[in-house]
Amino acid sequence: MQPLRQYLATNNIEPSLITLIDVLAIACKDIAFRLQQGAMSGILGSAGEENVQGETQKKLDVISNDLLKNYLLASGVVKALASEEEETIVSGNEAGSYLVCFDPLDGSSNIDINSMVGTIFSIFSAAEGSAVNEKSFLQPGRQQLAAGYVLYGPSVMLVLTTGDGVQMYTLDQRIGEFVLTNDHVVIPEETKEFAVNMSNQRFWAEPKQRYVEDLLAGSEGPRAKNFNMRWMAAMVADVHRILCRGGIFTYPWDSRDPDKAGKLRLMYEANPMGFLVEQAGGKAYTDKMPILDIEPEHIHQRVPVFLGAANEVTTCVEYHQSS
Ligand code: AFP
Repeated sequence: MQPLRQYLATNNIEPSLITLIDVLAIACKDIAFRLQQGAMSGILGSAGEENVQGETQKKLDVISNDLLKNYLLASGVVKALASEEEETIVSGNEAGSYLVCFDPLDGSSNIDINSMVGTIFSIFSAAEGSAVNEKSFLQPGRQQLAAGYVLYGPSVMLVLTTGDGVQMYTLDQRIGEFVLTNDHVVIPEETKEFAVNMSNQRFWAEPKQRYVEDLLAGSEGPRAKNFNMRWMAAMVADVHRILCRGGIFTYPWDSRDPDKAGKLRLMYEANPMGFLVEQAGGKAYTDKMPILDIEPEHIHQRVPVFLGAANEVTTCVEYHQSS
């Protein structure tokens, strides 16, 4: 099985982008090691600080963020980075060709229960010559050069797109390399599963309530078939399931905090996952438009997210557009 760098090189990926993706893979192998140490290493639990999102940081949120920052800034190819855990952008090498957005540890609430978590990343081109600032990052998701995630599960998997389909790699612990295990990921068309946090149902807008009610009505309802539900509390795990066996993932706007467009962040959750899903033949929308077409307004912007099998996302969005 082809190691990551070899597969990218044989597919004519720009050498400096291969360097960047390889650095991300190395940082995530380091994160995987810390996670697997778990309770033995005294790094579980809360860091006792709040991040820019107003969320209490876990110790591993901080450790993962620091590891990724250090590896990326040392690579020489990163002009600047933006992280869920950093209030502002962090400048790197002025001559660097890339901007990187990342969620260092997505699904943090799962850390202390030994459940699935992941690292999500999104790579943009850095304009040559010009000074870098937050505005440099505010590019529509359709301009991403590459995006992916590492899922820290029973096996550690890297899922990546560079704009030519989606590939999956599995970490071979014997040789310490991610090796290609699926070179052409396609989301199955038929949806049997939906992913949503049902505890928020009473706070959803009416179209979302109606959409889920119809799913729950099963074969006796307007959808005339039964559905299963999954909710992993980690977007990376839900998206990975959808890439492997289909379905739809939704995190809609809700009235708990009406001024917030949604819980998920555009730059380092919705955009990279939207790029992967579209490249695997699926769709990624807000209640109004393709996520990758959004003109970002700030690096921690939140959006509602409906992504997965193309025909199911179309159906879900039609409930909103017809209301
Ligand atoms: P954390 O990283 O704070 O655990 O949030 C994870 C996440 O951003 C996304 O990965 C999940 O799909 C979603 O939030 C879970 O949200 P709920 O906890 O509201 O179900």
